[in-house]
Amino acid sequence: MSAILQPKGNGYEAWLGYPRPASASSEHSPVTPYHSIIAAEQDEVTGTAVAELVRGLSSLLGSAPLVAADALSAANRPCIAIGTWGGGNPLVEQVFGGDPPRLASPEGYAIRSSEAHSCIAIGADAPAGLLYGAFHLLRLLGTGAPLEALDISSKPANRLRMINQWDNMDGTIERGYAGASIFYEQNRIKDDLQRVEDYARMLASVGLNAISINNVNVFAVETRLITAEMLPDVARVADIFRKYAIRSFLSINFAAPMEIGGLDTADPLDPAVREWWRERAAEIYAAIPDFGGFLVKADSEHRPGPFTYGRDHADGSNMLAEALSPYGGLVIWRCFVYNCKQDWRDRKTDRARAAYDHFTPLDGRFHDNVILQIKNGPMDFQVREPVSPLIGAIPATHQVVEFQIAQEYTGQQRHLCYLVPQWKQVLDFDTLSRGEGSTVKAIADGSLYGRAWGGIAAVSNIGDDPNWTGHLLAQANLYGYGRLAWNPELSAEDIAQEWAQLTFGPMEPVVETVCRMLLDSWSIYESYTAPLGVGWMVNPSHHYGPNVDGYEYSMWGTYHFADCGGIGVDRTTATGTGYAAQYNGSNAERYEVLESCPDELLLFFHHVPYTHKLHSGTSVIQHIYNAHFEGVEQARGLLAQWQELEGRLNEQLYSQVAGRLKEQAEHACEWRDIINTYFWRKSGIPDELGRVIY
Ligand code: GCV
Repeated sequence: MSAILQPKGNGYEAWLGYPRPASASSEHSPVTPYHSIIAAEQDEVTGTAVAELVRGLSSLLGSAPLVAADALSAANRPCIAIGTWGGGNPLVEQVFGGDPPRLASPEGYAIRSSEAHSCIAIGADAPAGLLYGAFHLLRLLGTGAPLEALDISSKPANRLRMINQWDNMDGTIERGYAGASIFYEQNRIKDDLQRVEDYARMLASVGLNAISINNVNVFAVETRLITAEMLPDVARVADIFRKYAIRSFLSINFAAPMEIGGLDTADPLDPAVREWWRERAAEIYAAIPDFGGFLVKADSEHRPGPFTYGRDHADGSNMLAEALSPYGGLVIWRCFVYNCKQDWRDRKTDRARAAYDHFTPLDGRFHDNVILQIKNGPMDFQVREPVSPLIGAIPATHQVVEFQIAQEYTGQQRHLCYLVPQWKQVLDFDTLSRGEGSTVKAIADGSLYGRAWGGIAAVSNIGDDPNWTGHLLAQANLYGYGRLAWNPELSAEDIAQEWAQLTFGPMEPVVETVCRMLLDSWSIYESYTAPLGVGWMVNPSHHYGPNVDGYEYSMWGTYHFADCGGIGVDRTTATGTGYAAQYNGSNAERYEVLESCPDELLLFFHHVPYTHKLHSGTSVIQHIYNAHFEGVEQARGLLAQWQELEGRLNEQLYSQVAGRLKEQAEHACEWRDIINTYFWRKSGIPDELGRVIY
């Protein structure tokens, strides 16, 4: 493999920089012989696809390719031809021989190379497919894949592939760990939206097709995003995303009719409230004809919702759905509904039960343009949780799974934690909701229950930091999320490799080292923070750093229930909160029974003595102790591995990551010492020298 020119700069180009092989001067041994692009169609999204090919090839070749509308001249060959079936590009028709593959999706595409025509053709039913096909071809070029005999066709597994911004209009980002918002400043949408456009490229390049552009916690200023005053600016943002085949959504405040509409109620069954929302929808669609719809957080963490009026969440979401339905808009309604500060004396109330308890009785009552968005676990994006039992439990309702790319509880992008393996585990989980094979991915994509809508949504991890994500390697999570949303069958290893090759160039030992670091990182983070399924041991409000009883919604340890007799939350049906029974068949049994509960979730489901022996043969307390020591060593190992790459990467990129890894290793020690001391003391068990630590 030829040496690759190092990616320049600071990581801003992310995986779209396409570093050029050093030996490839454009005249001598070019990385690709494809010096021209033939495109006949003029629409906006096809234009974006062509522009992306031009950008990518320019970087790989060192000079811009020629763009032409037809391929009459032999000088145009070898070329890349791009066009929809019947869209007037004869080369596309010729390469596919008048018999284009049936893609069964307006977002699907086919790529075929033809020696006879000296051409690679990208064909699709619609322009969005051409855009995704162009990015696919660029991925092949950027990873150094062979281009001969290409015969690819691809379509997304999930219809909705969404990103949720938690950006506030004052420029802050809730759970943002990479600087300020790229969308807002001083309670306005920015004038300069260049970064939004660059972000749109990144999202489209991994196949995402929807974005909600403001935080789900919608406060006073953001409530006005749906008014005539702010819609022209929202339309400017939507114009940018449209070029990249991405539909824009807004998070709304359920109490908006009162807050900005002058009504004295937001009751979803009140005719004046319903009329108010209808008027808002008309106004929004006049400004943004392809507006995606609303994302709603209601009755949770002190946000308003239908409960105030004695209504349920079907009443609330259906009211909005009716307003949006004439325009093809969607209501994406979050199932993260809880308001409880749990009391340690009450060992029956259980936040983990909330989503299932609230939503299963409503199955079948939601309108066709309502989609429920369900967090991947029953709690809240901890490093380890079981899969939410609500997934699969509402077969007559559209549902999407929600992940959090932002690393709120997984190191806040100061620690390395590649989350793709965690998401894979969730998507592959068999819910048994309709017998064996009822995987989360088959529920999310709608196929298991024949639902028209389905997909995945995730909370973004970007801000205005020069490299987007703070920690350069956290870019792999954004990249991986999009790739997985398109195709959940991809492996975490392949995604890591692809990302590392595109980001650093396909060169060793960089790619191998980075992949190893990424793939080990989730389990390392888990070991020095929260092993065996105990989460939440974080400082209040910002949620960074160890504090065993710190989490603001827990009272005196209600999220681990550690006392001198034992540790863990009893969620069994026999003696606990009954949460385990929300699972189906053998899943419920596996979690209910101590002996069969997997070690990594033991303390999520059971309260056990510290001396309880795990399947590994080690006692719980010894495991906690060992894991924390090992985790720290492994965190130091991450730094050591990176240090071996010194001199092989540009200095800016190298030291950016080295700085984060050094901090991670230091903070891992703090985690180890605080957690180990706390539990060792609680347990009252003497250490190896017979001392009890007080
Ligand atoms: C946007 C957690 C986070 C909150 C977030 C909430 C949610 O509680 O800490 O910042 O609010 O989840 O998903 O709505």
